[in-house]
Amino acid sequence: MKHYLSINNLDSLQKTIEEAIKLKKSPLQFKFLGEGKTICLLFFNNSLRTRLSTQKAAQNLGMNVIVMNFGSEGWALEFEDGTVMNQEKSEHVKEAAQVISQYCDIVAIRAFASLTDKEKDEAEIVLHNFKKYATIPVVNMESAIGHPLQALADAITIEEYKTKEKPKVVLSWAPHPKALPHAVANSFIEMMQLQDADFVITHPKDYELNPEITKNSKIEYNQDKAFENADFIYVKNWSSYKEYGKVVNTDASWMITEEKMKKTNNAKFMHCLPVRRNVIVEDAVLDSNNSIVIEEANNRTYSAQIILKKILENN
Ligand code: AN0
Ligand code: CP
Repeated sequence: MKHYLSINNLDSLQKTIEEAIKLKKSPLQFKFLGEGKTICLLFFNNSLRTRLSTQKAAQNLGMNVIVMNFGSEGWALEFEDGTVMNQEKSEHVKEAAQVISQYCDIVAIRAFASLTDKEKDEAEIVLHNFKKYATIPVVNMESAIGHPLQALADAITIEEYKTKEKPKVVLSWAPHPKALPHAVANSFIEMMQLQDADFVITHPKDYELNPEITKNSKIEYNQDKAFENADFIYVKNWSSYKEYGKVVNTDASWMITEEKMKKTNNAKFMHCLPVRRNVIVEDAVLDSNNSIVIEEANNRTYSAQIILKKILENN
């Protein structure tokens, strides 16, 4: 694998999940692979899990890690071509990406959606310009439209906890006071579309995601009905796609409660974290034995590690 920008860059999701689970049992066995190699982690947005787990994954492979918070420490970058740079932007991505490529062997980037300009977000200007001008492999640590390291960790987690061949997996929207990106939901859907599962998406009307991503995945507007017999409840808030980036509804009745979880087949509760307690999900659910969010976050290390391993082996 050259770059990891989307879950669809994997040759085989199933094989990758199996390889990651094997790696998890013996995470230091490929420490020689990254010897003398450096990864740069560039953050244009905040992070806890992605930053620490990707760093840990790289270290498990023997790599050196450089982290840079571009949002607060880097020069403000220009991404458009041909602009007269006489405003606040100090450096063009064209130079920045080439320079970074001389210091590192892999570059990983987090750059969220603006949620104000749909066209620019969908063009993935940060990720794609780095890919265009960098001469080294690029890894997506959550871009405007996807979070494929998260989706792979979610797939590993479902594989570990499923008790039947074809589990029922529900992606449920839940309320949140601030506008959040679509990336986590998008990549989760793309990942589920590659799985043998009974997959259902549930959200209030007007929270439809990009139909080019949901394709023919089942959408059930009645959350109670969607939860019936579910084996996994995967929860995420996202802002409106139609009224791009707007919070059109914060209906508290969509919060995940113990009562709702009772309708499921003793389902496991999943969330990528960070999560707002008693807004997205009740304490009782998050603190229950069926909540697997901590192990899900643990799997971020092995999701990143299997991806970095594949890239190191290919280059
Ligand atoms: C981000 C999001 O919803 O995309 C990151 C999640 C991994 N969440 C927040 O900004 C709270
Ligand atoms: N799930 C996830 O990506 O978490 P962070 O935003 O803390 O990295």
